[in-house]
Amino acid sequence: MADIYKNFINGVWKESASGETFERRNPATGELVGVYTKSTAADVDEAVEAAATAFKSWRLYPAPKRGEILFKAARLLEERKEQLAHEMTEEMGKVLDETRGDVQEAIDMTYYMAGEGRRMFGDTVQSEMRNKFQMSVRKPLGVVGLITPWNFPMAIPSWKMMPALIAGNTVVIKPGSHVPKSTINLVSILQEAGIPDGVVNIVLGTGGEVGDALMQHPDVPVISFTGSTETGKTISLAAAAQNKRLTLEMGGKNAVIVNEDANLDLAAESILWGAFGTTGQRCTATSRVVVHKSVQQDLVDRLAKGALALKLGNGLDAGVQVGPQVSESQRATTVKYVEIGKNEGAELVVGGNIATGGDLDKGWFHEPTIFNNVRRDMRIAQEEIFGPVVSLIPFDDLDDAFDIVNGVQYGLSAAIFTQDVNNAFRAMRDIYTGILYINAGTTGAEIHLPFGGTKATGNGHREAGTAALDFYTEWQAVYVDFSGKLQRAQIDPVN
Ligand code: UN1
Repeated sequence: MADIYKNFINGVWKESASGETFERRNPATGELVGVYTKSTAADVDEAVEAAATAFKSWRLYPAPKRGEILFKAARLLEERKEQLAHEMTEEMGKVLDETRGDVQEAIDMTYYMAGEGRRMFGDTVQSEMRNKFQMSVRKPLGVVGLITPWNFPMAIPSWKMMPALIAGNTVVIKPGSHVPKSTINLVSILQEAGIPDGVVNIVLGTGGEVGDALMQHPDVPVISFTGSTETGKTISLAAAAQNKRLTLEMGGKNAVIVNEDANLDLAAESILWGAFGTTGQRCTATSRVVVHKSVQQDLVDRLAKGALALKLGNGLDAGVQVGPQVSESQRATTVKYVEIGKNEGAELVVGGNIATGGDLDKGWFHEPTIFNNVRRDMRIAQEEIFGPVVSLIPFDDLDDAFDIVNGVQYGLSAAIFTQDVNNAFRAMRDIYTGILYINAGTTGAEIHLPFGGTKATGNGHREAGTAALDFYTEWQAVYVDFSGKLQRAQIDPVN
């Protein structure tokens, strides 16, 4: 029997009293990756209590000193990057190059927020009165509940945890149940770096039980969630009932425009990476290609050739470019959408089947799939698939292309390939997504700019960059009157 991975509560690794466990198998091979304690609402209560107690001292722990703990954690992440990436590929399935990138994103975020410990700037401004000083300062909020997905097992927990911690909040995190190990590794490193007991707590288990208990908990005033639109809506309603502060990062239906003046080699290479990298399981994945009719056939040919040449397999094996999907049900969703696309009359160019043969039979593989001549209103052009499927939608007027890009419920990422600077600026003006790329694909956001989307992708907040601090802190405006007498703002004349 493998060791059981445990919860981390108040500085102690401990099993849930439930005595139950859940397991995770490698989605490429079916081999056992880990057995994890399965928690209940009682474990969430204990973790929240520990975090609430720890908040009393952590909020007073000087921010530059919090930063020193984060700097140390970042160094440990760097030292162990290879091992962490390896374990992540085993549990999540994406190829080693990509899991290295995922760990790198956590390293970057941890260094960045560590540095914020010596900044976290507010404003000092002049008063309308004599003998009065004023400024704004950031204050932490308390216990924050983090519910994280499986597709970026270390990057996304770090996006949420590091800004929360540097600002003086304490954390209870429930990682995606397919990928607990990466969060366990991240928190173990924080522990080794000297984070005080109770400041970070992990509760392992299902969204239905642990996630629900966390979002309902009256002593958790802040929730940050990345995951499905459906779950995000439920959380939103629960949070509203208790007046919680909430950030949501949900679906995307990201589009690349390939204009007639595009560098087609570059566009094709970027689309293949954006659509089939991470097996299409990024919020930012390229899922629509809005292509000028004059270059449509040329682009389709290049994409088909490129997709057929991609090597599928175990992400730990050299040369493999596309791993499995994370689970059987995630692959079943892809299969379902391929069927929908065919029934809607979209033209299947390559792929369209689960990938079989040899070792592929052991995992949840699906062929990279391209649909051509897709209409903008088809379901495959409107709904998030989260698998290796991309749809080409033709256009002949650039304004219409912008309408197609904007014509979905989501607004996370978009891109345009054009050699004309005027078209690039038109795209910047007319495309309403949270992230926009000029001559690069839809993935690859860096951690020091705001990350998030418009419309149904989120609820207006952004992660990463200093925008993350806006979510994890409350502004306090402080007025210091040193006149020794009543000075009535807006009423008394300058004295
Ligand atoms: C996600 O898929 O939720 O921009 C995150 C990117 C990565 C992060 C993706 N840096 O593609």
